[in-house]
Amino acid sequence: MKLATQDRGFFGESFKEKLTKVRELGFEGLEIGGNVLIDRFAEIKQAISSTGVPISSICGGYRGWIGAFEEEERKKAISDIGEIFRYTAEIGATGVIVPAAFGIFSRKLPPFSPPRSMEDDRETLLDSLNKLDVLAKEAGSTLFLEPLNRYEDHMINRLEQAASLINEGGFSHVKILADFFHMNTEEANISESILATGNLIGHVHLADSNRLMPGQGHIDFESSFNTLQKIGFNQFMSIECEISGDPEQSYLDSAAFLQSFIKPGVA
Ligand code: LER
Ligand code: MN
Repeated sequence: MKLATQDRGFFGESFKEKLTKVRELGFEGLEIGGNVLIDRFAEIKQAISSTGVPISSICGGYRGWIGAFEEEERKKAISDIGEIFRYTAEIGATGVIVPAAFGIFSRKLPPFSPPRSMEDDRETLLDSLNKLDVLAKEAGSTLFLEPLNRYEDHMINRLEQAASLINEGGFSHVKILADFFHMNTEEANISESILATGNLIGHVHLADSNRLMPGQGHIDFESSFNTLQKIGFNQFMSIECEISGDPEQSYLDSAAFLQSFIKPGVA
């Protein structure tokens, strides 16, 4: 398992500075937005080659959502993500992280009833994923489908819901992103959910129960990391956190905390 992190202002301005800082802090990769990847592609490519530190993965940075209610917004998402796949593959990053939607509706907040039925949500998502599976395959990339908590999305909240869509569609280039912050709210037992869907998990997001750095909340990372190693998960896990206190010290402490649960020589 390899530790990565999303980009932070204190890593520096240039990508050479950012990637160098990521390594100094104990991480093996940097996760960035798709728009940044495209806008600063030449610089990023050069920085990867001069530092030897990879871009692990791409998160966001496209228009619309694959589960948008408006057809135009959904088309924009498919077209943008399709373009991002090509850049992602060219720099050797693992794939593009995509939730069904973020913040368009919550069944737990007023007005409580979404403007589309559950059946139509599913059909819409299967259609988007079907198109993106083809584009990911053509580009040599992967879509990481991310369940979000009930307040951020009403369509995919748990790993098994993502797995069910992938299995129904028979998608070869769609995997699951397991985000600890969301799993802490939605999964009955994080380790059991990882075991049940582990063959489809392609990427992990790391944050503690309060979305601070791992070690600053109450998630039991040790047992879940043991499970991930047991199923042979050997991909990137990236920090997606708010920071409290000194950013650099928080990163160093969290890297040491997480590394203490990664057994040397295992996945
Ligand atoms: C949003 O809460 C989140 O976890 C992001 O990774 C969305 O892609
Ligand atoms: Mn996430």
